[in-house]
Amino acid sequence: MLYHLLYPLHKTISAFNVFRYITFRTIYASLTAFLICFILGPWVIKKMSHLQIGQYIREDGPETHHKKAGTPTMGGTLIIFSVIISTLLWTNLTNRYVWIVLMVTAGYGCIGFIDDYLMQIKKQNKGLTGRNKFLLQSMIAIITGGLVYLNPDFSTQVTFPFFKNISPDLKWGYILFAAFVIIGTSNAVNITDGLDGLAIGPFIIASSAYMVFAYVAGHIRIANYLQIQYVAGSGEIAIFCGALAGSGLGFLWFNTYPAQIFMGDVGSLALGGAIGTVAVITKQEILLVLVGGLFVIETLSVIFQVGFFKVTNGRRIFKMAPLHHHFELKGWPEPKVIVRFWIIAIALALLSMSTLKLR
Ligand code: 57M
Repeated sequence: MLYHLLYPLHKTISAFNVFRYITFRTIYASLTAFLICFILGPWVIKKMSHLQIGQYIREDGPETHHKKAGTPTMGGTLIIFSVIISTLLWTNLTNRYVWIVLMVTAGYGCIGFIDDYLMQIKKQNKGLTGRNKFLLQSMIAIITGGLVYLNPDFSTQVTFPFFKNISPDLKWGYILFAAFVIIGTSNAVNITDGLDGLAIGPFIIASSAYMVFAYVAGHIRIANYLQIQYVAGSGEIAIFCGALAGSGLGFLWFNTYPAQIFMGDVGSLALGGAIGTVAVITKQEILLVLVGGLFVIETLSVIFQVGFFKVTNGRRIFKMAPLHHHFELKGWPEPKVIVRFWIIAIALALLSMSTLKLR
């Protein structure tokens, strides 16, 4: 909005010329989202406590989690609010990709809100059934895949990191591929969000990496130089990624160990859906395996655990899945698990950045 209000005035007030620059608006979108979370955080924590929206802890979890019972949750409402406000303030609102990512963020946030509401407020232990959750996620993801597919400028080719000349064109099949990326990422972040700051830390790292990818993909000269796909208009998504990272930092202030609030499914599903959609729009879908490598590792640990459990009639690979619980049960203190997982996330994100040159 500020872009539309202030940039046109740059002829009279030359300082307003700065609003044309995506870098400037990305920085301030990040700071705006951070400040909204930082300032409203205490009020949200108090509100959730007052409404008795406290975390229900399953019996079969690690012993160390039982002291967490009653921790305010659904802090994802604050994350989503700060991301949407900051994005509306700082982006070019005529950009269709901005509205697509906002639609997914809000839509997946609603799915998570319903799940949290049923679980935490209605005390229905399971929340939304896995099937209903998947159906709602699929609806939004397929609509999103369709919207990018119908954009004439959007390529349905899939690019592979390190292998420049492998880029199969999926044509209409891209809609299902995009949906798979969005749904998969949303559920991966959801599974990872099981320790204080464990999901939001790597999420900040991933959204910072995609801030760079969105900027270079939207800059025709840089995209050509780096030999990555040029996506006209994706530069504005860098501003959205800035808001994601800033909001994540603001939430981490309260979610760091010992957490004063959890994000809830309203946060984890929304954030995962948002970053998955950004990966689709910036044409860095496969790279998400690296950028969001920690989310992939956590999800694979569950897939292998459940698969092995079924095949061997009850034997386990890990002490407990997802992987963070395995290290907890090995005796690692929670902060040690969290920071070491962050270190792995940073290393994977740096490796993903190197693919911009290594092709
Ligand atoms: C999302 N939710 C946390 C919090 C957060 C198939 C299986 C892997 C599914 C998985 C599952 O239930 N995943 C759901 C993970 C939960 O966090 C809430 O959920 C929101 C995110 N969706 O915002 O509101 C618990 O995580 C802890 N937590 C923190 N700090 C945070 O900042 O300490 C969360 C955020 C919270 C709190 O204790 O209650 C979760 O873990 O449920 N299931 C599991 O992960 C379970 N693993 C399991 O069943 N393993 C089996 C299977 C794979 C065969 C096995 O290994 O044998 C574990 N989770 C729980 N109890 N709660 C273990 C059992």
